[in-house]
Amino acid sequence: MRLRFLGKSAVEEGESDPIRDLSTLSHFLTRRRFLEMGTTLGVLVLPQGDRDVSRDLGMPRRGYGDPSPFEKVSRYFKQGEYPASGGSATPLQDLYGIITPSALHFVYMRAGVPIIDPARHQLLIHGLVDKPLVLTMNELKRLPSVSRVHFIECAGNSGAEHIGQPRDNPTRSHGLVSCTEWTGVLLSTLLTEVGLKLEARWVLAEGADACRMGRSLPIEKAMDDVIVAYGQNGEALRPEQGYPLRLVVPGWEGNTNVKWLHRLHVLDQPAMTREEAASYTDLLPDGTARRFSFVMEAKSVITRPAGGQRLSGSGFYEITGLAWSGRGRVVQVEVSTDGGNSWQKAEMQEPIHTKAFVRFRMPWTWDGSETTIASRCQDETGYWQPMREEIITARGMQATDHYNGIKWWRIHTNGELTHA
Ligand SMILES: Nc1nc2c(c(=O)[nH]1)N[C@H]1C(S)=C(S)[C@@H](COP(=O)(O)O)O[C@H]1N2
Ligand SMILES: [Mo]
Repeated sequence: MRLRFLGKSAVEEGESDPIRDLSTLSHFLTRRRFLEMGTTLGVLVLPQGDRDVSRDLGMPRRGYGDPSPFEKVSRYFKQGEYPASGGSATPLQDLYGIITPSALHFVYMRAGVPIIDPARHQLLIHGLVDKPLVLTMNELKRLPSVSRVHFIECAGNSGAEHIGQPRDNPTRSHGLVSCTEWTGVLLSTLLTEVGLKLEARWVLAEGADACRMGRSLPIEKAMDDVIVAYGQNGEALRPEQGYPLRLVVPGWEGNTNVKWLHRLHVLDQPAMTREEAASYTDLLPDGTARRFSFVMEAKSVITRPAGGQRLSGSGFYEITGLAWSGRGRVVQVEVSTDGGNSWQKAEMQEPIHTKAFVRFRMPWTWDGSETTIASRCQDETGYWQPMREEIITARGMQATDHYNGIKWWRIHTNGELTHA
């Protein structure tokens, strides 16, 4: 028998699926609408493998769990210009819901991952403040905390699309973004504690990695929703994410989310570090550059079915993907399955957090013909994710950061998906 609705591997390999008992079977039988796309049911046989497993005592207990050995999900690594620089992209197409598992969070770094002993780590807050402070990790954890779900996205994410080098799967085209429940102390709590002087306008945040990467944030943002975070999805930050302490700057380009945070310097102007003077500026057609373009604007991408995957024939498929906006909540996602001739509202998973991933889903029946599919989203400011052409008209072709154009996937008649 063959229940093609049951799972990805079954869909891809056309194998039988384990039907463990009749209650599972009747559950699927009540869902006639979907089953109609499958083949008819044959004789019910318990797979050999299942019988073996039920007699086994199972594996030993573990203090800290790993995925099933059958799961081979992994980040995609890209070497940077210098030995310890580079990034790892999140395999968006292999994930469910809105939370990125910590072990699969994308990584970007200039000077490798420092291994820091939290017992010796301190945060210095100084500059235009009434009372400079040095805080240990234990002292930080005594302060009032928050847990909030936010995405972090590298400014360069999907930039290759901008310059006409589209990537063939969601990891490579859009994988420099992840979404996490972060826990920590609001930066406003710390700045209130040290007391800001009247001239305080900017806060330089500096990391303890070898390059001492630093970024300046305007005081308005610093006093708004920025988190000095030590928690990631219910446990301590991963070393790659800045253990033991990082800045989470909701909705703003990834680079401002300074990792391995050890210093906050309150200033009356931006520090003009390398990252804000040379990098992360967008050169415009008229020769001037956009600077301090912090906000990551509304973007979305279909993650299934998407480039690199294969449909096993016409019939029912759920289209699903992710949408996010650095300006606030996503309020609407639309999907086109006919090259943009028509758009339909996708369902959005609740609850919808601000400056966080939204999982969208839409039922769809493929008729087997070649087509292109895409998603587009709107955020609470009314802003719609633009087409690539609109971005090029506005900003030219030189700058590849902050690209948020609509992403198309092409479905070929043999079921294969590529970029469009
Ligand atoms: N100290 C420090 N902070 C840093 C970086 C770095 O190299 N050093 N990389 C930045 C960049 S470019 C990005 S996109 C984000 C990525 O955060 P993640 O690695 O947790 O995904 O961290 C930012 N914070
Ligand atoms: Mo980045």
